[in-house]
Order: sequence, then C-alpha cells, then structure tokens
Amino acid sequence: MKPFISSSDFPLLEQPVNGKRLVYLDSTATSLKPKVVLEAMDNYYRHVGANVHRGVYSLSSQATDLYEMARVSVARLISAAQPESLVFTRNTTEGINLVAYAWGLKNLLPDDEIVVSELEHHSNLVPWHLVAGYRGAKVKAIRMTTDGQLDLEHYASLLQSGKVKMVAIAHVSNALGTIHPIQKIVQMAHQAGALCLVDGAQSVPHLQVDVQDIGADFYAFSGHKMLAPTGIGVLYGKLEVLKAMPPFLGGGDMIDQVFPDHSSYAEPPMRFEAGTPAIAEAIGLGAAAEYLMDLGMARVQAHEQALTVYALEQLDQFEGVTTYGTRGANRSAVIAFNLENVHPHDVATFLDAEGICVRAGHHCAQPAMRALGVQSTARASFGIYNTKEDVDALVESLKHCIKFFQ
Ligand code: C6P
Repeated sequence: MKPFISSSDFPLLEQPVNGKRLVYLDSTATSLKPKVVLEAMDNYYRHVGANVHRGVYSLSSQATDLYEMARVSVARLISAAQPESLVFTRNTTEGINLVAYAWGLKNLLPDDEIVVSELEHHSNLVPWHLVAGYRGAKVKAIRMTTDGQLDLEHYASLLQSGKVKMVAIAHVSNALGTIHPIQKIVQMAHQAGALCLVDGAQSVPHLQVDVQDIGADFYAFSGHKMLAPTGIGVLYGKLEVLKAMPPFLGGGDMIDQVFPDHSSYAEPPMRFEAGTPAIAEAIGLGAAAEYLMDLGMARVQAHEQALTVYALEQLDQFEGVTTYGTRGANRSAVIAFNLENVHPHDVATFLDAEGICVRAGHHCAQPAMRALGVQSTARASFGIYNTKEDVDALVESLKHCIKFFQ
C-alpha cells in the first residue's frame, strides 16, 4: 500500500513525540492540518486582515470574497446545489444546537417526539434533551445492535406513533465507525412526516457526501475533523427549511432592519451568522475542502478502509483483545477495542510513550457504551496521512502492552 499523500504536506508528522516518530491515530477526535490550510489562513492574516460584509474598501471586499469562496468550495464538496444553504458555525455541536433551538423552540409542541439513537454523540443528544424539556416534548432512541448497527425495525416502530417531528441521527458513529444507511433513515423520517437532521461530523471528512442524494433537511459537520482549523463548522439546511426558521443568535450581520423596539432578519445564511465570524478559519476550511476534492473522496474512503481492514485482520489474531463494531463495507476507519484486564487509559498512556496517539474513554457516547456493556474503550482511527507502517507500529506496541500488563 503506497502512501496516499506526501507526509511533508503535514508539518506535525515531521515532529517527534516522546522521542519517537509520531503515529497519529486519533483523526476521529480531530485531524492534522496540511500546509495548504495553514498557508491560506496565514495569507489572510498577513495580506488581507479586514472584516467581512462590512467595509467597501478593497481589503474588506477581498476578505468577503475569500470567505464566500470558502462557502462555495464546501458546497461543492458536499454537492449542495446552493452555497447559501450552508451556514458557517463553530462546529457540529453548534450546528445541532442551532437547529434544536431555532427550529425546535418554534415547532415542537408538548408530546411531540424527537427520535435519536443509542449510538449518538452527546452533541446530538443533549441539545434535544434541553429543547424537549422547554417544550414538553419527548426524546426516544433507536436501539443499537450488539455490533453497532441501528435496529431499523425498532426505528420503524418508533415512527408509528405519528408524533415524531424530528429524527436526528449521525451518518457515521464516532464510537464504533458504523456507516448507517442514511438515505433510508431520511426517507423513513420523511414518510412519517418528520424532518431529519444528520450529524455529519464523522462522514464529511471520510466519505463522499452528497447532501442532495441523502435528502436530509439538515446536515451538520466540523472543520477541524476534515483537515481545517478548529472554530469553524457548517450547518447545511434545505433553503426552504432555513427560510422558515427564526434566527438562533442576534446581533450584527444577521439583520434586515433594526428599530429600537423590533427588528427583521436577513435571508439565510446571513440570518444565522450573527457577529464577526471566524474568517481565517472559514478560509482554512475552504482550502481543506479543495485539498480533499483534489484527492477525491472515493479514494480517501478506499485508503482509510484498507488500513482498517489490515488493522482488524491483525488485531483479530490477538488473544485478549476485543474489537467492537460491524465488519464490512458499512464501517469507516474507527477501531474501538479493549485489552483484557487493562484499562483503556493505561493502553493509551502506554502507546503514547511509543509516539502513538489513540483516544480512550467513553468518546462522548455514554449510551452506546452502556449498550455495549463497557465503561470505556481505547479507539484508534485513521486519516488520509496514515500508512500501513502506522498500523504495524500500533500492532507491535499493543503486543508489548499486553506483555507488560501480564
Ligand atoms: N467527536 C471524538 O473524539 P465538535 O466537538 O462539535 O466538533 O464535534 C462533536 C461531534 C458530534 N458528532 C460526532 C459524531 C462526533 O464524533 C463529534 C466529535 C470527537 O469522537 C470529539 S468528542
């Protein structure tokens, strides 16, 4: 398996960790950033520097152009028909909160239901708990199977209540890597008269996502997991749905007319982008989207899946290692595992001494951990910059780890 990208694209890969070559296996938490992204941000700060959507002077219109070009790049990456259907947020969490509050407070009535799943990240649970609490609505969860798939028969039965107004589901699970049949899930929601929000935090960085094909009303994701900086994310929404929603935050840039005692609002996406946005970060996100499109998302997925299959083949031969999740094409590049009698935090600390970064804990998915019957797991996840050598390093270090704790 040839390296997929040049490792010199990613400055962090040239920096040793604990005296060892860095083996970064935590792309599910956040990704490394390529030079093109760092340069795009640096260029904005060094050569442009002005605010967007405000001044008429040339630096300000250059800043606006760069910011809006980034929106166009990300729209192309996810095949959105109109860039205006993309709202810049801080991250996935903010995108989901935006919908929960702006849409939910307006549209949810007492006894209405919101369907989530046991496999969701807390970001796609807690906002719904909060808003359901304010409106007297109920949150119900689709059960997950022991191998981390969603029980679609249970989903169908939840939809039969006739009270479901919103289905909020991740496209790809961060805890187990399951790729859910998202088109079918969206179709079922729509047939039941509900809207559907998709948490795309773990799909946009790793799969070819076409929001028009998927058909969801909302699709939220984070820049920092897709080679872009922290502090920038995207909420895609169908334009007619966004247009019918009130703002989430109020302030500059999101208005049409303001009087001392009332105001009217701009059209989307500006309606949902109050205040000075994360300009450099949005420009960095645009550069990341271009970089990913140049690589081709089908190739990205194939590369990362090949690494996952290679890693699982080896881990399966270990005594005392349990891996979680489904096998096959509906799995992305996430491997959750536990070593017998070794706490996942000890595994992660042991690997860190070898320069290997994996995450350990409940991965902000406590209901999923409960359904699996564990408190926590270790988790290795792959990105475009990982190689077969990285998997070999993980496997070798796990062998040492098992011996050490025996
Ligand atoms: N998961 C992980 O290590 P933010 O923090 O808003 O960028 O992303 C939240 C989020 C939402 N949904 C899913 C499916 C996610 O995976 C995440 C972030 C990281 O698994 C950090 S907890």
